[in-house]
Amino acid sequence: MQPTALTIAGSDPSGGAGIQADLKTFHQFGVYGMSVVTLITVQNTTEVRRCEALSPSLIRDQLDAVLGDIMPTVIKIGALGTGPNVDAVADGLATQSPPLVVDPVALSSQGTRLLDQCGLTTLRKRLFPIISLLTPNLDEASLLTGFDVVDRSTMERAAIAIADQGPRCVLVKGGHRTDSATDILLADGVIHEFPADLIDTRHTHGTGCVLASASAALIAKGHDIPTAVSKAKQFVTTAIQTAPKLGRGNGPLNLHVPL
Ligand code: PXL
Repeated sequence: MQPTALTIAGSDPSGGAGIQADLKTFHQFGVYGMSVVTLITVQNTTEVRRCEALSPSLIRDQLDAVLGDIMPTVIKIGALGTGPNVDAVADGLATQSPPLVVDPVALSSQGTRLLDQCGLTTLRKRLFPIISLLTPNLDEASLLTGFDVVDRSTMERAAIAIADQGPRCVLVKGGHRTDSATDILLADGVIHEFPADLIDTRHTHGTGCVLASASAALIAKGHDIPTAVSKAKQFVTTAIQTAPKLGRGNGPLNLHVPL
């Protein structure tokens, strides 16, 4: 049966992050991709110039149209913008939902807010209890726990503290560590470590989106969460190493990595 995936996320017109990155990643894994747009950014590889959230009813209507026709094998959620938008997504998923992979995107790499304070509170209240895999980076893990998450031991503590808030599995991403790029996954109470070396490059635009959507695609293809995350991490590492060097700033990854 054809695996399918839905991304509920923001648009990056430069194609490196957001729904564009998610759809390209789904396609590369042989997964049929669908998208519900939540916000529109105006950006390129050098800067985010503007960000406008769509209305909750427009998001809900897109979601109802898709879910009423093709129930995806997995759903990936990225930037949602506002509290009412989180409510609209949670209401739309209310009855039964496929596994949810959520990247709790709060800020773009340049510091533009992609989820406001009310959005974060609503995300915790409405979506955390039904998430299969949550993928915070160090800053998002710090925000969600209230302590500084900087190294292996604090990442492990953060994964446990965040899983206590609802998500079944938590991947704390180490890409912004200063010692290594090792990620820590807590899956059903068991800690897994995915070692990786830091890569000295400016071409990392959309790395978080690609890791979450690759994990979602692999879950749609039937892999368990630790296997999906491990393979997704390998994909992202190669995608950074072989980035096409596009743009004058923080360029996109190579999403044509052979599987
Ligand atoms: O990677 C975070 C992110 C998610 N979604 C959209 C973005 C960004 C970062 O720029 O633009 C739409």
